[in-house]
Amino acid sequence: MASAKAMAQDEHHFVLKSGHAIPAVGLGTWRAGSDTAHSVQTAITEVYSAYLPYLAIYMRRSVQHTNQVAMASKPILSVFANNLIVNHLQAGYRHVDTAAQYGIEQEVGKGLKAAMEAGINRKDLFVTSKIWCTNLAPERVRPALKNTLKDLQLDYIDLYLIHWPFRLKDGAHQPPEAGEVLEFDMEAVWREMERLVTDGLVKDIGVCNFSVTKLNRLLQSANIPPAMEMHPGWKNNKIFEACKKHGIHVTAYSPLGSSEKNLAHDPVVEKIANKLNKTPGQVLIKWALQRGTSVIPKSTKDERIKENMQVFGWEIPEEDFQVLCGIKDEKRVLTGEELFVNKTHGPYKSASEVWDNED
Ligand code: NDP
Ligand code: 1BO
Ligand code: 1BO
Repeated sequence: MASAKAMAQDEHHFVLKSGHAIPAVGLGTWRAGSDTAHSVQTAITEVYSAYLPYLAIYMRRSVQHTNQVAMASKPILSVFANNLIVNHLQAGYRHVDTAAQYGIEQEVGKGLKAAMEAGINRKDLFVTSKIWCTNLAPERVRPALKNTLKDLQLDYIDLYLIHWPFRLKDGAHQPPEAGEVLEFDMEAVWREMERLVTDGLVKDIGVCNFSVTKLNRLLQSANIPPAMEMHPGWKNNKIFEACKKHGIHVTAYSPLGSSEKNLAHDPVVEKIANKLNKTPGQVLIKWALQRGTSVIPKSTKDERIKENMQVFGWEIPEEDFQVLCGIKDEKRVLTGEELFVNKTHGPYKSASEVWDNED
């Protein structure tokens, strides 16, 4: 917990090694569907505007207070309004996580554009995308990013990640056929990614789904903010500890356990949520934040998009935090098996091999 606090700029942000701030909660967009533009725009603009009526009450009360009017009712309303201001006024999402492979970058781009037309500044947004496995060759890195920028209608993104540390042949099957998982020149690809930073097309670069073995190999190279699957049902402690040791910020993806292992109905999570008068989703998101990771829950439902952002101004007490840490039966949701394992021909013959036998 100490290191988590050290890496947090304030409750709403963490700081990357580059010095850039990453908003603590972002919107996930994997399998967000054809209405993604709406979800993105809602997350950025409407979560904010949902609280404007309370802001109006607060301002009216403040004026009345200044005029020494209605003093009797002021304290209660003001505390109420103040909490709303502190907890929620900045509640609009400013961080969106997407990827070329999700097939929805054009939709995300439309949502971002609509948000900017509604008055949000580009510099206040944090947009993450990822290079897909078919493009993990040095000469393909820049064209892949350019394509992402075009679809997102942006001239730079804040974070560009290697989506998975394996190269796939164009049109690779799931599971891959013989020869469809190719060698991946990690260092050469990374150098190209660094050039994107130098050229101002990307603010930060990083990795996803790395084992400790692969992280150590890449660590010679630079500042790496990785994104990894993390929730109480897969704490992913080995890579988390390795990153902490090197001062590398981690974003927890699938923080709710994704749709396959959704932990919102886990009895332990439900019990703590009831006790704290929060929803299970909020408890899971807060657990990730208190652990020191930023977090990118996905939802396409307006109410949940709002709910998932109401995670500031309160804490999970230490004893409950530890109970969540103690949830048993840990298992990855995303094993990479469908994408990279060919049981007969390899080069990866099992999910364990995908993760360098570290699980
Ligand atoms: P999440 O853990 O965010 O869970 C999403 C699921 O939970 C959906 O079924 C959603 O349904 C549901 N949900 C959302 N909010 C709540 C809530 N408050 N209570 C109960 N259920 C809820 O899973 P993801 O796998 O989508 O991970 C989040 C994001 O992380 C992805 O969308 C993607 O952007 C990123 N990611 C990155 C990866 C990488 O390799 N770098 C890999 C995997 C994910 P509904 O939409 O109906 O609300
Ligand atoms: C295939 C992509 C997994 C989610 O990022
Ligand atoms: C759908 C791709 C997830 C890898 O296991």
